[in-house]
Amino acid sequence: MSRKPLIAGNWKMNGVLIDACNLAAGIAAACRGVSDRDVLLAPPFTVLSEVAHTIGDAPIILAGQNVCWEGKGAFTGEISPVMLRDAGATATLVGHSERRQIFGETDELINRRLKGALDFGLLAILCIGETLYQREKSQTFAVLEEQIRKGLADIAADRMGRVAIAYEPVWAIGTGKTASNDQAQEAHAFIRTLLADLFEKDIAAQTRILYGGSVKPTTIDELMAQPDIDGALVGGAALDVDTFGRIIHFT
Ligand code: G2H
Repeated sequence: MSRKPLIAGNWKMNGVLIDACNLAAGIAAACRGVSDRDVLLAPPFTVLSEVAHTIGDAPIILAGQNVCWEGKGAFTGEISPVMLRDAGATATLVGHSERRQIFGETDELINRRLKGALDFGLLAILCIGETLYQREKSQTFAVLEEQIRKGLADIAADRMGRVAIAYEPVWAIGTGKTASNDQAQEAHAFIRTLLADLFEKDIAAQTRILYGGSVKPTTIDELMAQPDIDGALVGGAALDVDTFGRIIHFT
């Protein structure tokens, strides 16, 4: 089954309004006429509406970087799926390693966020990945399995069409170290096999699995040539129009 590639830019906590609009305008221009791949941007919440306005009808999916499971209520500091939609987003990240490592988000909490995103009609990108310590202790597959099983707990198979997975080894995030093509492919193939066990073969075959962690113009082409790599979740290299434009136009 062919999967449409997805190139996602995660701006993290970068960009005040003027920077965000300039970047969004440049990326919108770089996406003109692009239809054989999806492009997604996850700007900070504060600039989502203006970014939505800036990109207009460019073929770009807008996403939140995180989401609460409730539509509204007493959840200080959170953003609801309804608010994301209201601001122009149709997707969200959940479980990014910075949420796990810095803010202590657990698989159970991430699962609630994922369910909330799906309940309110968003596309969700579930981020998973092992630390350097876990890799060196040969725990990579056990960690990925636990994150997938718990993160996707109680998600019905018919909702998996709106779920993508991002494999981001923590040791490769923002460090300049990219997993080798073989390391990345091995992890992606493992994740796909696990999805086939948890759901069914067709669902595993249709689910997009993105690679993230210091993706650059010099690494994207070979990563995308791997059979189980369906896209990239890009951080630092998504903050420059030319650099991200080159990644979008991988060959
Ligand atoms: C991983 C990635 C984007 P970077 O966090 O999510 O960031 O490309 O800077 O490693």
